[in-house]
Amino acid sequence: MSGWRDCRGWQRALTREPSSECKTPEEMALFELQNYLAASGCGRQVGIKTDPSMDESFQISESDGGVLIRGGRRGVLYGVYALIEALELGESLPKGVRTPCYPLRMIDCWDNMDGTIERGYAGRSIWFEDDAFCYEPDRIRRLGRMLAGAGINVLCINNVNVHMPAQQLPGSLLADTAALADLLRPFGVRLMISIDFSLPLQFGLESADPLDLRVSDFWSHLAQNVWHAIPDMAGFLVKADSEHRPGPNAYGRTHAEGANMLAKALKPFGGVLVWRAFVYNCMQDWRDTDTDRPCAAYDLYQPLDGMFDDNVILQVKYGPYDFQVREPVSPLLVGMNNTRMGMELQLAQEYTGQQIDIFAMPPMWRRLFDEMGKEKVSAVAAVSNLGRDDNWTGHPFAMLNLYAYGRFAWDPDTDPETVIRRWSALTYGFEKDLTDRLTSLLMESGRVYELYTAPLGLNWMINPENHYGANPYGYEFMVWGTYTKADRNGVGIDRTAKGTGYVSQYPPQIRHKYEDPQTCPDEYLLFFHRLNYDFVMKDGRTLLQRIYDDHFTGYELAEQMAETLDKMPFPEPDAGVIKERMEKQLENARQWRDVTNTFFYRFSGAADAKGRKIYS
Ligand code: GCV
Repeated sequence: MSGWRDCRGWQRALTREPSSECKTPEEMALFELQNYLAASGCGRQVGIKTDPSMDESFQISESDGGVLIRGGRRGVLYGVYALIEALELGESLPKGVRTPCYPLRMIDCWDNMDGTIERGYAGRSIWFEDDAFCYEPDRIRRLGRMLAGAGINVLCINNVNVHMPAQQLPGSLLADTAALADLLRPFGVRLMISIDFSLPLQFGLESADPLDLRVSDFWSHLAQNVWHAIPDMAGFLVKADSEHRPGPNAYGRTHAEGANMLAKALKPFGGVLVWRAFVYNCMQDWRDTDTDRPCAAYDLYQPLDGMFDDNVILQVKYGPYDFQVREPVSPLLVGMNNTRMGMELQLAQEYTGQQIDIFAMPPMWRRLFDEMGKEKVSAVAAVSNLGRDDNWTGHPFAMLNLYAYGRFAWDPDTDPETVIRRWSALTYGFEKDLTDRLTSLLMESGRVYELYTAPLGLNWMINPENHYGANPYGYEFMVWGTYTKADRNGVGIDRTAKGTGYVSQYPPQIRHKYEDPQTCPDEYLLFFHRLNYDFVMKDGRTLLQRIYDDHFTGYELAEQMAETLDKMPFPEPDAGVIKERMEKQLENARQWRDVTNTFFYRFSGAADAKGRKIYS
């Protein structure tokens, strides 16, 4: 166990490793319960009763001092973890039948078979190395415990940018994937794999055209092999016609035709085909002002609404760009009424601090679910923030995001503050006032990061190569469609009907809020509007002054965070990691503040109204 700590408090209460003897979630539920009762000495009589019709649901009831957990085959395991969590927090036991809102609660890992992780910030892959599977089974079982404890039930194990020795897929690769699936099955976690749309070409076919019968036969045959080896495989995940990945467009076919062909191959086995909607022109000429990247996905997919098979899930990133600090919810997520939709979140802090800067995501997710409406999607996915680092997530606080994601996936009405408080209390077990302080620091952390990096919807002012660090013009003349168009008069893109028209992709009640700078929330102002620096904001400040103020405030708040954390008695090794990363965060925040303020000062020539130092 040494060097591989579990980060969730109640999991520390499980002193025994998850047993290799348990083959089903029911067996694991019993094991975990006995494990907890023995270690905690809580002395309660707890029974488990399986009712297969309840599937993932559970109900905990108390009578005469005894507790009964009734649930489906997977439900009883969730019930045991819920019981342990409540007891560890000293809370009353959950009431009523608990059922997850979304049947598919996925983690998408961007792990490559060479052991690297695309946009990974917590070390190397937990299961790949040297182009092969390579892991300690115990570690995988601990992962299973952690995922099940958070309520997550699908793990996609490889990068959507597929780098797999395809030839081995029906052979050794499949056997190894099956072995991994065996280890995670007792935790109710099923596997998914990302597949390459052009795979048939790698097996000697001349085409990957989805309407070619030889191609659909190829996929049906492959699906048969896969489900023969792993009967409970969840499905396939596909990134097609996106950032140079192959797809149906090469054959003049639509994305519905491409997705449905694959979905039909999976259908006999109950598999789902998750088709990502991250499609845009990634070779844009910055001189082309007619193309506005955020419009791309809606323009492509909305006309296809109703044309996807019922085992296709169209998986859409939460915003129309790409996991930026502040984006409005994607219009595709609100505008597809006849398609099974999934929302893709990102735990990996690609644009949100790279697990150096603290960024607790629950407030952001609250906003996204509120903007979208939880019933608009039937699945959720999140890009993983896990890696082989001893604490799984690099920064210990990044574990909060994984835990909270699972809670939102069960219940999208989750209150951000409550989930943060619970995680803080479970993980560190501080006295109430310290837990309160940590909770409010985490609640504010995303906003602080936003203030010193990208306030007012000013996205993409970062280094293009690693997506980190201040670089206001970093993306300005690139091919990615990511422009802020700052000049001496103003900044931002006009996305109203007079501009690119993006705002028209929203239904009227949302559109009306955003299309007028007077009603548009400040946080989205420069996402939707191009404004002059002397534009007067709702609070009476000019836009330029607000840009300066936000950057100054962001840095000051980061300093206060550092002071607060310094006084908290975190145990080692967390204490050391938190301190070292906070120092880096402060250094970075200072750089972001000064580079961005200087950038706008040089363009505008206007000094800070409060006389603070802006470098010339
Ligand atoms: C997996 C962005 C990231 C890529 C990622 C891509 C995607 O472009 O920078 O690393 O590729 O999104 O989500 O497909």
